Amino acid sequence: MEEFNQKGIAEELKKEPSAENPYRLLDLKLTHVEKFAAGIPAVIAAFRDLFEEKAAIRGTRALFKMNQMGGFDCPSCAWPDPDDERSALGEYCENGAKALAEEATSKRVTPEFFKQNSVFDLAQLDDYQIGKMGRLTDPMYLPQGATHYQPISWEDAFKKIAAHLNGLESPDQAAFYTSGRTSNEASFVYQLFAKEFGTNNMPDCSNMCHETSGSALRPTIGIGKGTVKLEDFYDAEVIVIIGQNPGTNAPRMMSALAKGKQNGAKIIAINPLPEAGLMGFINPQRVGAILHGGAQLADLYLPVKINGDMALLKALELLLIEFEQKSPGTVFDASFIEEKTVGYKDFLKQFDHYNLDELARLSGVSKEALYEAAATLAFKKRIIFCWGMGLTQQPNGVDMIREILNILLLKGSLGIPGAGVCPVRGHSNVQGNRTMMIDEKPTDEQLDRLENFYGFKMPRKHGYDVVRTIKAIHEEKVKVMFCMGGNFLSATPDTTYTAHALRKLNLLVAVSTKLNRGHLVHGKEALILPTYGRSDKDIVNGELQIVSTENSMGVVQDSKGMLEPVSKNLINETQIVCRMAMATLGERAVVDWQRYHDSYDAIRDDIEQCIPGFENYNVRVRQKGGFYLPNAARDKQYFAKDLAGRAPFTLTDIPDNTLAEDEYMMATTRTHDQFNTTIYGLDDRYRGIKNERRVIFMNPVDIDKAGLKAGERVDLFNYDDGIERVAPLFIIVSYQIPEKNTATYFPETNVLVSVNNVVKESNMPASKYVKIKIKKHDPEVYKKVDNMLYQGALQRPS
Ligand SMILES: Nc1nc2c(c(=O)[nH]1)N[C@H]1C(S)=C(S)[C@@H](COP(=O)(O)OP(=O)(O)OC[C@H]3O[C@@H](n4cnc5c(=O)[nH]c(N)nc54)[C@H](O)[C@@H]3O)O[C@H]1N2
Ligand SMILES: Nc1nc2c(c(=O)[nH]1)N[C@H]1C(S)=C(S)[C@@H](COP(=O)(O)OP(=O)(O)OC[C@H]3O[C@@H](n4cnc5c(=O)[nH]c(N)nc54)[C@H](O)[C@@H]3O)O[C@H]1N2
Ligand SMILES: [Mo]
Repeated sequence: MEEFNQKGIAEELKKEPSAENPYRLLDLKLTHVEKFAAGIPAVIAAFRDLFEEKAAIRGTRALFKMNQMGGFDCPSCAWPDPDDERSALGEYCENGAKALAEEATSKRVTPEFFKQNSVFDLAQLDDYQIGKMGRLTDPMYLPQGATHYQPISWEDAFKKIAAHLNGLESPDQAAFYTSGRTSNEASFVYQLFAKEFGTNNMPDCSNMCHETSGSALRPTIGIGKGTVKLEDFYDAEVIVIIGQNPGTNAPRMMSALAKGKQNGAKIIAINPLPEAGLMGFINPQRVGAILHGGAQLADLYLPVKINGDMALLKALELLLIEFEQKSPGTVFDASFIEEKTVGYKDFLKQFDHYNLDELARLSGVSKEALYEAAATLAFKKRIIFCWGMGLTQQPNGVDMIREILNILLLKGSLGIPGAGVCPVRGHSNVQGNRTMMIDEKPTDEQLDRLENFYGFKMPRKHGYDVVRTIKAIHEEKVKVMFCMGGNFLSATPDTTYTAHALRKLNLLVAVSTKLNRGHLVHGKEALILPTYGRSDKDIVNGELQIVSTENSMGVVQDSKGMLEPVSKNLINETQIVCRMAMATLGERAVVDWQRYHDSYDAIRDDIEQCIPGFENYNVRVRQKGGFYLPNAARDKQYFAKDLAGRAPFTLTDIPDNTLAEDEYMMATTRTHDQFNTTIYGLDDRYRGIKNERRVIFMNPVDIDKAGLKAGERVDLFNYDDGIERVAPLFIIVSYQIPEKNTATYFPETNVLVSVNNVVKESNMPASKYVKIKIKKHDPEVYKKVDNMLYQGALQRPS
């Protein structure tokens, strides 16, 4: 790769046999599907990644500081660290190590690199290759009509942004996107700048991730967050994991599950795929465990059909009602229902219309298995429900999470030890971003507090979320887009449509650590602003700084980078925002941006004044293990404010998931070798896939019925809104997945997800509910692909 950089990628590409074919099919190998997650291969894989990235020197020492008290917060997932003991080897996991290797790499993407490689050529690379180029070292600018990014001074970059922003007819013509790694401090100044500039257009990755959870939780329990602490996993009697793949996406959760199980908890897994992390676990940090085999984790696995979860949850409720009728007072918590809830009678009434046979058929799970699950829950109270994208990215995701709440309300399993809801967050600080008011729909209460403190009028009109931003850019209502991290193009749905939109922008700015496709499908002008990652030393006025983040369980903690940054020309995210604010607002500014620019402590002092729960922030953030934010649902069983602290039961419907003869349901998911749009490698070890990402998992019966064969090449189509969307060239993998269901990896299949296929109420893309057709591969299919629009710059450099 190093030579690659010097020679120029264009040269290298000429050697590709399939120059006109942008999709390289590698040498797919199928290995066995793993029953257990982690183990020795995980440890080897972790260290291999560090060494391959030449990050060994920058990386290994860092690994032992990751998630240690006084160390830095792992940039991968948002799973909490144990409050007390932490493993001597470091609280890291294979995928945390991969995330660190990605960030701690000593490879550099320099101005010379951009001079050698045009945007057009870079866009021909796949995401894996793009990501491996290294860390961005200098601010870069792409003038209108240019073929290459060129270096620009920070000063001039901020002037350009200011000129564009100040040239808009209205502040609402700008949008400010956030991915979920940004610290609390940077998030706070970022949203404050957007508000002082005059807009609430703050789309963020939550709009594709856990917005659905917030939309369901807030009206029911009064807070859009989970209600459990890590210790609750050790006290639980039953842990249900629905629509989530912990072995890959929250590996440190596995230790908590194993410990809970040791203490006697029963684990129920609900997932169309029998994921390795759900079935078993070997603790990679305990050598003894590796030698002695692993623990079977799930006591019961329910292979639900995609979106069959609502029928499944209703079946559980129907059975629980029967149990309660047989032995009244032993299943439901009558006093909790009486004192803490509303709507119980109406809730019960609906079950006159449901019968178990029908619910079993709709869910795809046998009556016997449903009965066993209900029996496991019936006489227990300390029950935790965990969920992930398998539920939140479904059209009726909000309703399904409310249905989970219904079950917990029946059983009084909220706000007591060992029980509650656990939406397992994604990005390491996505929850903190929201607490810091990165939100396109801030509440009046939040805005009043800001107004009182800062003394200027905050914009009140709700802004655009992710899906609305894409549409607004298309309609040229948004003309300047600023991205704080992330990869807006590849993470969002309907890639072709989104690419067409982004091309219309006057200016696209991306604050990034690494190059990604989002920099290559740009607006008329574009800027790349390089910044520190979580593991980098952040030195302000000669002093090493701490920032803070909030994990999945509401613990706010410090994070201190320790690696020498790859370039002297990097600026931290907070200072980028402050300098943008000073350049843009100038004399207009009411906020003292210079003060924030110079001191994280000053920002924390003011957060304390504007956001409840942060009293004495600067002191408490420096305490060992940080501090918990208040959570009235968890701490006091105080739920919806408008119901005097009670929680409402919700009435929901079962969706109609009928498919045509030649239609299949597709869930887009993650491999074990990626972090969202960052592709670490081309394997999906636990699912037995090696060296290929363009695969589609299908049930053998379906493969047969359709006259196809495992290993055959196919093209995938979606026809929502009467438009043909195509994803060419996938290989069929025969897999244990319910009939008529399929799974593929994102971002490759985001081209198939209509921008209008959204979750009711949360407006998130329903990217685990995509209707597709599957046809034998036809080389002519490329004529239908609008390649250049999302693959790269329009003009080949002459
Ligand atoms: N290593 C690594 N860690 C990560 C990430 C990463 O990409 N890589 N991403 C981070 C982010 S931002 C997030 S949000 C989380 C995501 O973590 P997860 O929520 O685990 O995300 P996914 O892999 O998209 O899919 C979750 C599971 O949903 C299942 N599923 C699909 N459809 C259905 C359905 O209809 N019903 C049910 N019950 N299950 C279904 C899939 O089989 C899969 O096992 O992980 C975070 N951590
Ligand atoms: N089809 C489909 N689409 C999905 C999903 C799905 O399951 N299926 N999942 C959705 C989910 S849950 C999410 S959260 C989104 C993710 O959407 P995003 O958050 O937009 O995407 P990421 O791939 O996490 O962003 C990666 C980029 O962030 C930058 N980066 C990394 N660390 C830092 C940092 O510390 N600071 C800055 N400034 N930049 C940094 C790097 O340049 C890197 O290329 O994708 C969503 N899209
Ligand atoms: Mo996410």
